[in-house]
Amino acid sequence: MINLTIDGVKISVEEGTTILEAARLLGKDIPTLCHDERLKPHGACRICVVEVEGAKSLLASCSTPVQEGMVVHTESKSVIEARKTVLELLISNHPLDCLTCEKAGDCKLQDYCYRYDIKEDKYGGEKIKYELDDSNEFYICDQNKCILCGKCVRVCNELQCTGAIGFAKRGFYTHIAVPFDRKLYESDCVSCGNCVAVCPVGALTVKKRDKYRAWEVKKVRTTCSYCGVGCQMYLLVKDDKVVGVEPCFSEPNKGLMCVKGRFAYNFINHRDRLKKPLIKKNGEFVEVEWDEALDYVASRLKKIKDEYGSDSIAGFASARCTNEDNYMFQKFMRAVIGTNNVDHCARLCHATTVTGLATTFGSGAMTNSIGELEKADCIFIIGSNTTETHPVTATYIKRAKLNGAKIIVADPREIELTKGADVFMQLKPGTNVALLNAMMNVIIEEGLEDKKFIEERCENFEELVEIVKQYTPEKVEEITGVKAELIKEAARLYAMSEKSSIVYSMGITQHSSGVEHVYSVANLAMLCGKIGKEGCGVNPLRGQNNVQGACDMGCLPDVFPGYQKVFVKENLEKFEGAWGVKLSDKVGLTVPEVFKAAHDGKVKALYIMGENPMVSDPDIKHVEEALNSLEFLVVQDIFLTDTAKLADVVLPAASFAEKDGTFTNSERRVQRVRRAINSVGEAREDWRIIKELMIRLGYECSLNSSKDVMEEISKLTPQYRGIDYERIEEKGLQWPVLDKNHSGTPILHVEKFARGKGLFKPAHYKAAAETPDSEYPLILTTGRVLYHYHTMTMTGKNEGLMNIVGEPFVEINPMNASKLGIKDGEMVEVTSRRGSVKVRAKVTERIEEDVVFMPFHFKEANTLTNTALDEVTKEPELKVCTVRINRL
Ligand SMILES: Nc1nc2c(c(=O)[nH]1)N[C@H]1C(S)=C(S)[C@@H](COP(=O)(O)OP(=O)(O)OC[C@H]3O[C@@H](n4cnc5c(=O)[nH]c(N)nc54)[C@H](O)[C@@H]3O)O[C@H]1N2
Ligand SMILES: Nc1nc2c(c(=O)[nH]1)N[C@H]1C(S)=C(S)[C@@H](COP(=O)(O)OP(=O)(O)OC[C@H]3O[C@@H](n4cnc5c(=O)[nH]c(N)nc54)[C@H](O)[C@@H]3O)O[C@H]1N2
Ligand code: SF4
Ligand code: SF4
Ligand code: SF4
Ligand SMILES: [Mo]
Repeated sequence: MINLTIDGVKISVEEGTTILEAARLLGKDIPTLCHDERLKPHGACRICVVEVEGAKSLLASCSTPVQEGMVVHTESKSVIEARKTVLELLISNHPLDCLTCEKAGDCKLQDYCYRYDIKEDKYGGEKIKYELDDSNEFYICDQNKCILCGKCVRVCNELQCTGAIGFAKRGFYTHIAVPFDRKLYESDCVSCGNCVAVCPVGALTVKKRDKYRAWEVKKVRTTCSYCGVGCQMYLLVKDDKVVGVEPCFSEPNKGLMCVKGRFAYNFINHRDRLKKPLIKKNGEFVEVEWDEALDYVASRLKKIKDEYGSDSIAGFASARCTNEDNYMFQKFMRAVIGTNNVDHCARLCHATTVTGLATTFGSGAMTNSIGELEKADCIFIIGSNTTETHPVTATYIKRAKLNGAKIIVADPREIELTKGADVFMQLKPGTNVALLNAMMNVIIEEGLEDKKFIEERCENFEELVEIVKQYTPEKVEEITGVKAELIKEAARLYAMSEKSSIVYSMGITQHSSGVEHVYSVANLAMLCGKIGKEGCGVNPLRGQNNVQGACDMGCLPDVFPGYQKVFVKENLEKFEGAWGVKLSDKVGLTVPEVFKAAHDGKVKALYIMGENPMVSDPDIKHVEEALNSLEFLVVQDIFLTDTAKLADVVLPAASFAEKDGTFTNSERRVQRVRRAINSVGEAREDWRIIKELMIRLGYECSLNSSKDVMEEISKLTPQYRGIDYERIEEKGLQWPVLDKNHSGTPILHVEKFARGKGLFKPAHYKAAAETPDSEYPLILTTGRVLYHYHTMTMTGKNEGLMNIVGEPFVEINPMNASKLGIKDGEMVEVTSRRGSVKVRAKVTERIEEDVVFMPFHFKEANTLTNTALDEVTKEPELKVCTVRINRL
């Protein structure tokens, strides 16, 4: 510890602390402009200078470490003089437009000029007039107000790692620019807004949809409702309307966000929000009062239950909704309806992970934390387009790369992370098992496996050896199209790096043998002992904001909350005791099975809370037929979706901005969601709607707040035992949280695996359900783009995003395009065994030959996809089907 005195007050701080940090600990507000605690000190703006007794000159407090016995003055006369000079120089080249400047009231330059009494431009020097760049959809760059603190450039290069902007020219003419002084929209900028968030002045400001001044808005801390990263943010509220979003500087995002969370909030107060319950009468929706709608739903469900039995009813929960909503939903299905027919989109997503990792490790969740990726020495990204789908997680990977980590990518498409990757394996869709087996073959062949780890912590190694022996890199080159040399190189890098982490997502899970793809990932990690250690692990990036939570809450047909199997007697008794009813021990139906059963007339009623299968499920025609076969369909959503249009009753739900609760992010972190505005129209919180139905169906419910619901959750869910709202007020906790004093679990399987020993589950490569033939010669793989979220009920309402990606397209390799005579930008017809659609061709080198890609945000993709399922988990093969393409 170092002892020093600041403005007459003694303090001791750790060695290496800067004077600025020490002063802040004492509550001293030393002004800063270029400082950002996430970046290395820059010392450029000099406004943070302080006087240190005995020093020859004033010192920049942000970059000067404390020394024993130092005596510091933060506001001495000479300090104030120096700061005044800095400010005078800054404003000598500044427009002083505070009257109309968007930043007024929240501007450091304005604040400091006020604080130090700087009123006018003393120098009256030459001012350069820069043209405004408003070409970005979401923010404006006004160089005239730039003070060259450089924070935007450093954030974009060192934190966001996009490198879209830099300094141009020198001396007086220095300014921030995209390469060649082009406009922002022509640059690599991904509109994350992370530069805007740190600009201390009005040089970078958001394009506001509603006018507001900083002091007029209420800031409500909450969790982003798009992807599973779970970024912490503030909703800015004016007049009971969400008018903006700002990032929050805590875990997991530490002040970073992506374009969707940051700028696509206008769905919340959008005019199309459902505002009243709707009942379809004579084929037309009619607005009704809540009582009528709820009475009607309850009576129809009761009638169907009485007539056909509990298992004729099914429910889809929602990974978009809170834990509290989902807990209540499955409780409703199980305790009130009496069936385990409850499932949700995890089936289309990480069902193979939940089962695959539970089988091999004993727990089907991300083993390590997002932040640890930055500390890894080697990151193997397989089937995850991380920069587009988990953009903030990707920044940790890119920073690891800046720190020297090795990057391996396996994907049929070039993704952003393949740029500068050490090894890029462009494999054929569906061939992961072969590829991973070949990597293990090399590792064992070269003796690179972690023998001690295998010996002490794993079982069934012999079978693995036996099977992977058959997958030589040369043989696998033929299956995957990846050069044997690359496979060897990847294997060595992964096995020989100290901290190797695997990141995977839908490229692994969405296959008809998906669970085996997951086993193979787990096998590789165990083989090299890269589990239970910091910077290592098997990291399935969970997709939806609360898909981890919806699974944890038991919105799966075989488990109660906390993955407690419904057919195990003790579990059944536990929940029967807690809920006071008899429960079914029969495993319920999965999403695809529900559609089939509806088709076959076995499921008569379906309750969908926050899912849109008419766009998101494979073979939409089949989905539509199934939904039309139902006697009764209820959809509870925030918009009248394609699915809701088919419903008998539509119930308007409150959005995340209108409710209290929790989401559990991809790294198992349970975080708060807070009500920022009153419900739009007459929308109600999802769990309250469910509660009303429980009561109408004769089940007592005394839970009166989301907090009450969490209390019940924590009593019944071992992983959540130590969680309550007070504890996660500032910072979420990562489950398992064993009791009220336990601080959560950033890394799983540290001493031993959740199942005891890690189980090797070797698998043979199996071809996808459809393989190319002369009629359908191309493989179609589907996925996402940065700028849209799933079925676009939310992002589709954002003009900026629609201006960037406004229509469906198909990516096709130039070789295939020229064979078919297709030019970039032309409309083409894509046909599979299920249907045919017309979309625009995007001719691009990024995709390999004989493979085409379509985003599934638009309905076209799932008109084509195949309903083939992974046998074990019933996850559909959304990543491979075959198609042909014709010119129009
Ligand atoms: N912008 C945006 N972000 C999202 C979402 C969104 O809709 N939009 N959705 C969220 C959800 S729920 C999820 S599940 C995640 C999904 O996140 P990701 O899985 O990253 O997204 P995808 O685009 O489905 O597919 C990822 C990659 O898999 C590759 N791939 C296809 N087939 C194969 C294969 O056989 N092997 C390998 N190795 N790779 C293959 C594709 O080329 C693609 O680059 O994203 C989440 N984040
Ligand atoms: N071809 C193809 N298809 C795919 C995939 C793929 O890669 N390729 N990926 C699959 C994957 S991984 C996933 S996760 C699924 C996603 O599929 P879905 O879950 O069906 O997609 P979303 O658009 O997220 O649907 C969520 C719905 O919830 C509503 N909603 C939002 N907030 C709330 C709320 O607070 N309350 C209520 N009640 N409703 C709310 C939204 O308006 C929306 O209608 O798609 C799958 N489909
Ligand atoms: S950037 Fe700050 S000082 Fe400059 S005009 Fe805007 S509010 Fe005023
Ligand atoms: S918005 Fe993001 S990508 Fe674009 S310049 Fe700013 S930090 Fe860089
Ligand atoms: S990375 Fe995910 S959680 Fe973060 S802002 Fe973007 S969509 Fe939201
Ligand atoms: Mo997903």
